[in-house]
Amino acid sequence: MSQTIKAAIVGTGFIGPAHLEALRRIPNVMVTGLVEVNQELAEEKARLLGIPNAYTFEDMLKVSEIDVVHICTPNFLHYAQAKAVLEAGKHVICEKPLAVKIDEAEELVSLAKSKGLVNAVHFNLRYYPVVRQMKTMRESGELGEVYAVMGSYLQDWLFLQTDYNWRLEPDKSGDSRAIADIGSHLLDITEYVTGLKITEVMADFSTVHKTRLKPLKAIETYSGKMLSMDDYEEVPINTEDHATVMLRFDNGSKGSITVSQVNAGRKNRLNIEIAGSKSNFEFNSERPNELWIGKRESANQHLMKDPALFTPEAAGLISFPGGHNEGFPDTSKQMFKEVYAAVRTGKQPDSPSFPTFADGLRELIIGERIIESNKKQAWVKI
Ligand code: SOE
Repeated sequence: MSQTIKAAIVGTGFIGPAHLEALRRIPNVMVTGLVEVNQELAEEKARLLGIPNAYTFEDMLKVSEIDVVHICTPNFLHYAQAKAVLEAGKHVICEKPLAVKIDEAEELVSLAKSKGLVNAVHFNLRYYPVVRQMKTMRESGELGEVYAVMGSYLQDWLFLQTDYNWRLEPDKSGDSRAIADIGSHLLDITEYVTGLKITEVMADFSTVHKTRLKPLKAIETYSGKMLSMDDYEEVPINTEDHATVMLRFDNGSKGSITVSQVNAGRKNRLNIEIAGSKSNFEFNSERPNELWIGKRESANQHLMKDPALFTPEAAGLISFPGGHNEGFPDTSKQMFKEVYAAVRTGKQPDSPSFPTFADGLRELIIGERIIESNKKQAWVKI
């Protein structure tokens, strides 16, 4: 492989440009290709984003100099596109969810394994340095035995009945919305930090807006604030705006999460509190440079992100000295640094430090069991 690794990005909604920006901050990685639904749109977006080549998906697969493909399209396309990329012999970084059905994700996991190609799912929120700090402090015994986990992930970008996006349509997004879209990040972080496995779930969903006003022209995620009433049609909604899920873990401890896309003022707030026998950790993604450590027999601590104070593993995800805040865009950069180090070796590592297709499959399984639990209003085993 040449010294500069060449990549293509498929899709230019909210997250494709975020991948592009992160890749531009990594040495010796170059995004040389952009894919959109047709050549004309690909050319327009490539010009706007400053990417040298525009392709249709099929043409991009034939370009031998492209080593890595980032799939940033709506969920229903992930399976077929990830499969085609692997079959073309290219490494792949797929947005979450890995697929919309478990059997599709299983097929992708085994295909990626048989090809030996690097495969990753963009669970980027793991890459807040504080999240890895919590993980490594738990591993070294500073949390103690996990007693309980309490999490929430709250947003307000779907608060109004006029807020609309492809994620509201199950044929594009899948059968779950809030759980699949943001609950998946929270559940991934829960297992990642605690090292525990969720064994059973009990879920209760609510759809606050039973109908929504759909814009008559397409709009992109987070950008639905500039239309007038004549631009809408009323459509039924059958995925959850809000969900609460009780959790049981394999060490016998318990937890709960609440996710919502209709909480006014909560822009994009993941919060996790892990109660342990030695201390209590709390992380809030809207204040991502701080870790609260609760103590019973001494003063509580407030640990600010600082490579000099963090564990070596967490310090490895920090690019600036203490007091120089890093945030959401940095999570993807830090994740891609690890993924591209694997790409440089040409194959998936035996124990990857980054979230893989297997992690994507795991979140799909948990998500399906949560949907089943809500339908049955009963505990369901994972
Ligand atoms: C939209 O709800 C969304 O973009 C998610 O899809 C992302 O994964 C999360 O990072 C922010 O919100």
